[in-house]
Order: sequence, then C-alpha cells, then structure tokens
Amino acid sequence: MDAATQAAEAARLREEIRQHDYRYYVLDSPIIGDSEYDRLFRRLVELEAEHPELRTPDSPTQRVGVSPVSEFAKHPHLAPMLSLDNAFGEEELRAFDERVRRLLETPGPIAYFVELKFDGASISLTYEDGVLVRGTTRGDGAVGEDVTANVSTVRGIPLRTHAPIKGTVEVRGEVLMLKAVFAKLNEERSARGEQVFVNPRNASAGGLRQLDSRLTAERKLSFFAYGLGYGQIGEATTQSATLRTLRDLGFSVRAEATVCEGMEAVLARVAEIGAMRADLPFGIDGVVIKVDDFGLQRQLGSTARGPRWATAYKFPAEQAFTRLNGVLWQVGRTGTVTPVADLDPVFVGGAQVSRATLHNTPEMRRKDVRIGDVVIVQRAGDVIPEVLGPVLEQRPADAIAPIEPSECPECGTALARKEGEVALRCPNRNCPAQISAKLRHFASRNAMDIDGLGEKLIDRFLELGHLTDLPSVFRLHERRDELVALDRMGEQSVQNLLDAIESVKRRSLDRFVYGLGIRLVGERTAADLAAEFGSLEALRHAHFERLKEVPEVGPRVASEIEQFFEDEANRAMIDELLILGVAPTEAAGPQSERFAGLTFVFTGKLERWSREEAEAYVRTQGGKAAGTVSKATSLVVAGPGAGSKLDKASQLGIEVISEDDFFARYVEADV
Ligand code: 0OW
Repeated sequence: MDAATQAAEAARLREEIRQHDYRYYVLDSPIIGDSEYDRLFRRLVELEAEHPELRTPDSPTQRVGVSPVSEFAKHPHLAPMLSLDNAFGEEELRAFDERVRRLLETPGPIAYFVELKFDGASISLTYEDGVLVRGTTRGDGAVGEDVTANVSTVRGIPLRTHAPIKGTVEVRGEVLMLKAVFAKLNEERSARGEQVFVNPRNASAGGLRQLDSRLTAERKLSFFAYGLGYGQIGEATTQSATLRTLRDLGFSVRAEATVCEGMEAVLARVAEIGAMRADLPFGIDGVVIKVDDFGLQRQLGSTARGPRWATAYKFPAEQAFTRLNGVLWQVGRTGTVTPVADLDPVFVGGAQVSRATLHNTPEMRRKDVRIGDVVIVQRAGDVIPEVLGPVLEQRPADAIAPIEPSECPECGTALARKEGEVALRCPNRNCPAQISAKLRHFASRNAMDIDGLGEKLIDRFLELGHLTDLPSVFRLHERRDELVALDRMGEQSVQNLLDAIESVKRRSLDRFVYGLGIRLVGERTAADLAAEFGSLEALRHAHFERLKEVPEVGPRVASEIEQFFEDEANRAMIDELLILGVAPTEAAGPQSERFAGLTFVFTGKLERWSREEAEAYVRTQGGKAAGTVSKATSLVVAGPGAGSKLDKASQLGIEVISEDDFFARYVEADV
C-alpha cells in the first residue's frame, strides 16, 4: 500500500475513532462495541508505528500517555481562573440575588444558569483553530501547571473540536473520577496492598498531576466543561448558549444545568439537585449559580476573590452512622490530651472516615457517648469529622463510658488539668508526642513551610534521635551522611531537604512567631505581633502591659506570650535558633504613616477584598485593625450583613462607612 493510501487510511481512522469517542463519552450512545473500537484503534497504532510521520498531535493514539516528564512547566492563563464565593444557606443565596439586582439596578427577576458544582480538579484547555494545544491546572488562578500530556488521556476532552473554531480559545472545566471508577480502582489497589484513595477528588487531582501520563491514563478520568476563559465561540451571549455550543463541539457537558428565572426558581432547582446528588455517577459538593447573560456579567465584574455574577451553594455537612469501637487519647503540640473516636470506617461528606474528634471529656460526657454505641458522625466541608452523639435506640447492653486516662499515653507522665480549664494536659515538655506535634506545626505550610519535612519524616527522625527539638532541624545537615544511609533517603532527597531547611531561615517574622506554637497565638495574632514589634528582639522582650495594647491581644493572650518568652527553656531554644542562623525577616514596615494612630474595624461581607487583605493594607499604612469596636476605634468599614458592631459604633458615635467609600476615600486616593 503506498504512502498516500496509508495516510488516507490513517486520517479516516482518526476521524472514525473521534466520532466513536464523541458518541461514547459525550452523547453516551455508542454505536459499536469495545472489540470493534479496539480493532480500529490498534490498526491506527500500527499505521502510525510503521509511519511515524502519520502521528498527529490530535490523533486518538496520543491519549494512552507518553513517557514521563521530570516536572511540570508553569503556564499563565490567558484569562484568570476565578474562584467562587460560597453561600451556605438560603438566606445567603437571597443576599447574593439582592446584591446582584442592587448592583444592576433591576428590580425584576434575573435569569440564572444553575450548574452542578463538580468536585474534581479544575483545568483550562487551550485550543488553537480547534486543536488542543495545552492543558493547565488552575494553580493560583493566574498561573497553572502544564499537564497537556495528562489531559490528552482524558476522554470527554476532544483533541480536536468537532467543528473548527478560529483563533485561540480557553475552555474551562473539571476533571473528575466517577464513583464507580473510584470504587474499582480502590478495590484493585487494596488487593495489591497499595494505599487506597480517600476520595474521588484526591484521586482525580492526583491523577491529573502524574509526571507519567500513562499513570494518568490508568485512572480513567472524566471531564465536564463548564465555561470559557479567554476567547469566545460563535455568537453565544449567555452561559447556557455557550455550554450548548461546547457540547456540539465535542466537549462533555452535563444536562442537569438549567436556566432558572429568579431566585425562587433557583432555590427549587437547588433542592432538586440535592435530592439527585446520591444518584449522580460522580461527586458534587454543591451547585454553581451564574447570571446567564454575559452583558450583565460584564456589568457586575469581579472582585479579588471571584466574580460578582456567580456564587457556589455548598450543601450542608453530611452525616452518617457507624460503630464507636474505642476512644484514643491524642497528645497535641501544647500538651493537650484529646479524646478521638475510633470508628468502623464510614463514607461521609465525600470521604472515608475512621477517626473523628470528641473534643474533650466534658463534651464527651454531655453527649453521653459510650464505647459500642452506634454514633452520628458529621463531616462539615473539609474540617475534621466530629461525633455528634449516640443513637440510643441501638445502644448495646455492654456499652461502657470511656475512661479518661490518668497518665499520658505517650510518655506515662501523670496528666493534669489547669485551674478552670477543660483541657487535660501532659505536663512533660519532653513528651515525644508534644515534640512531634511542635515540629510538625513549625514545619507546616502556614508556618515555616519546610518542603519535605512532613509528619512521617519527623516521627522517623525523632525515633532515630536525629530530631529532638526545633533547633535540631537546623542541625540536621551535620548528620547528612547518616540521613543518606537511611533507606528510601537517597543523596538527592537528603540534599533537597537540607536545601529546604536552609531556605526557610529568613521566613517572615509572622510565620516564625506562628511556628513557635505559643498558646492562643494563631496566624492573625502572629501577624499583628510581627507588625506591631517589627523584630523578634523587640517582641521577645515585650512585657504584659505593652503586649496588651496590640489589637486582638487581650490580657489572657498577653500573659501567654509573656510567659512563653520568659520561660528559660524557650529563651535558650530561641537563642539556639538565632545562633544556627535562623533570622526571621522583619515584617515590611509601614509603607506610609497615613493611618498612624488610627484603628479600623472591618465588619460584614467585604466584596472587593478579604478581611485579612483589608487589615494588612491598613497596617502597611501605619494603622491598626481590630476585630471589635471600642472607644479606640477610629472608623468602622461595614459590608452587607454587618450586625452588632454597627450598633456598638453608633452607641460610641464612631463613623461607619461602606467598603466602596473606604476605597474611594483611602485606597483609590492612595494610588
Ligand atoms: N466546580 C465547578 C465549577 C463550575 C467558574 C467561572 C467563574 C467563576 C467560577 O463545577 N460549574 N463553574 C465554575 O465557574 N467554576 C467551577 O469550579 C471552580 C473552579 C475553581 C473554583 C471553583 O471550584
């Protein structure tokens, strides 16, 4: 057969297979069986193997995955991938609708497009003249990772659109794993003794980010389009028309999405979707509501956090029943000992759960939870699951109330309770569980963010005596050869870890302070302390009276901070960190003193930036931000839904302005 004939046959096969893919993955109505499909596919693979010049980037054979890359290139999105604000109930949805109609100055009902909120990994697909040229993960919304080889293995993503579309277009959608695929994959993995996936979302996000796209292909991921980023297709002027066009072009689009006239219709549709959720072949964590008309979307615009013309409605936390087999007592980084429920594994809120918190003993007694009970487990969003209480009708005769331990389960020290506190505590500062938790906290993402130093490695190094306290992290390089000798710790990974440790020595002061794990000092208080004192030296020598003046720092927190820095062992620990070269960078001092002496309180739902961003801005201008209104407050900035703080402000005669006024008066004026 001559070359021209073979090229013609390859082109015909490509087109035929593409049609069968479309019928199978998009229309869900195949007209040939798997064996016939495989015969066509094998024939094309043969032709391309004999004549590699026949292999085109949009050939279906490219879907099986290519050899692994070492890492993903970064790629900016042509249009940002915005995130969605969340509404957690009917009244917040109504508030969203009111805000939309107020901003559009239309009293009449708005046409909304109501979509499933797929619970997978969002991606952006770039097509040039209808051919897929790139697939990128969402990343930070502006820049994502180039996972083109991986997305090419996902059915439901056309490598070439069914009709040509001129120019460059970004199609947005969600890659996810069907529940049935998830169950089958986990069955196979646990049969092979491998770790199972916790939920389909993790499995799909992980699958999308495999360096070896053949592994991505094995995960049999699905894709559903939900919109456009950059560019436009045809004359579509609404979200609903766009999705119809995308479907005609060969993208899989779910038919559950519908136009609803006005918020009443939206609420009815949300209830319908909630009722069908369990029967859907994939996971959803809510519903997405968008103003359908693009013209109105443009009028509404977007804020730093997301579009004003869309919101996500999140389903309420899910609950499930399961057996309580026992109670474990977990020792935390500040020594608190917490009861944790040991459960029969149960699927709740989209994940497999076998542990849930019982908070503390008084709480556990109040709920009267007993070992052997059937208990109600709730998993709200991504927070840790908790036990709500027992199902009394199913209480076995031998159910017994859990006994609080008198000694630390980790180190055997007698446990104690501070005067007036519910928390049970292990007083031994060298308790291995506390040191482990302290190190994990110090190395965690929102603290010093030491890449590679996670729980497993910390506990392993504690076991081996390579880690004993925070400063020992910065002495690990002295044990380099011992670390390299450990199994599963080659030259490269040890070097990467030591480089990561070296690189965090100059982390910002707020991260370092948060990483110290001072009781009652969270991220925001740490940021306030860093902004207020500017250096570790100033902070560690501050006394109670001075500390109390910092916003958000009341007398209790002030005394915790003072005690921490006065404690001999902590002073020695900090001195040692400094000697080892840890030098937290001073927080960027105020860029101006415009707000010197002024204290702002932000309240209600801010639209143009988050409350943390607003407060950080005030600090850069030399001002202070507080969480409560008092005589010291200079100005209150109130968004919709502001409540008691407004009453307090009017009692004290403190000026209250809107977010837009704040911008006009202070921010726009500043630029
Ligand atoms: N997860 C979804 C989904 C959806 C975008 C467009 C403007 C703002 C969000 O099903 N159906 N529609 C959108 O519309 N986004 C979705 O997911 C986003 C991706 C990143 C954060 C949200 O999960």
